[in-house]
Amino acid sequence: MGPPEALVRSLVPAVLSDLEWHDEVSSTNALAAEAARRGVPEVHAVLADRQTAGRGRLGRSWHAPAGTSLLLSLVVRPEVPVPVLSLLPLLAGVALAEAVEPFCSGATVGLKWPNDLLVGGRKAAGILGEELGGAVVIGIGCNVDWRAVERPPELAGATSLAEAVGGTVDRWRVLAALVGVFGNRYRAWKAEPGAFLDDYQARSATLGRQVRITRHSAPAVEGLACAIGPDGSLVVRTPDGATVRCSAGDVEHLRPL
Ligand code: BT5
Repeated sequence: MGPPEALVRSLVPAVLSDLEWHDEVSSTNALAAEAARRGVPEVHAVLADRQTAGRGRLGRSWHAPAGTSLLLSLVVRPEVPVPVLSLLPLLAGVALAEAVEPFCSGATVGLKWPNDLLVGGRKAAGILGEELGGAVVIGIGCNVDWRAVERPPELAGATSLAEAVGGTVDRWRVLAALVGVFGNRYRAWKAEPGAFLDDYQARSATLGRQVRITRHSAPAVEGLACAIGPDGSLVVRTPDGATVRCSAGDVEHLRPL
């Protein structure tokens, strides 16, 4: 069942230009990309209960049993210089962290670079940003209630909001919070794209840690995660004192401080 009518009416057209609900899709990002090609105005939302081909970054898959998750893609058309577009997934990460925090009963809500949402140190959501000409699709998959989900071994480290709070969490309330916070953050970002990076850094579960970054077009880097660059890259200080800027890759947190 889709979001309640009253919720949709409170979001469209005040915050969203439209909200499409589907019981099943291949991937909400794929449908959002089609919508972007049709020229839909921002902020257009595509929401589904389940995906037959949910995508992570770099062709990986996203797992989300029916009824357990928030699967949402937002189409935006930011008229900002191209270099700052890469900040949008990080901005969405900050919005997601702020939106879910009130549901998390004091569990730590942080962001593993670039934008995995960690609740109590475990992954509860991921974000996939894709650029298409003038539009950007921001796909958000958030595990809302996985208490009854038997998960495959590779997802043993994943959690959900309901597990973090030890009780029920209403995914439509999470949706309302997320869309509201994202709308405000996005408006502020268009006026001043770099201003939110302080808030991103304050949320970071990666800064200050020893990390290993596996990159796809360059050798792996190991060192201290010491800063976030103005383009959202992760700056790592290696043991020989060099600093390396990583603009993409997978981070492994090696050990606590
Ligand atoms: C991400 O990729 O974390 C981005 C995921 C974005 C998913 C949303 S759902 C709505 C929209 N439509 C789509 O088709 N996609 C977006 P990445 O950092 O590559 O992480 C993927 C890895 O996380 C997988 O290889 C698994 O190991 C793990 N994983 C898969 N499903 C998970 C889940 N539900 N919770 C936690 N980890 C998961």
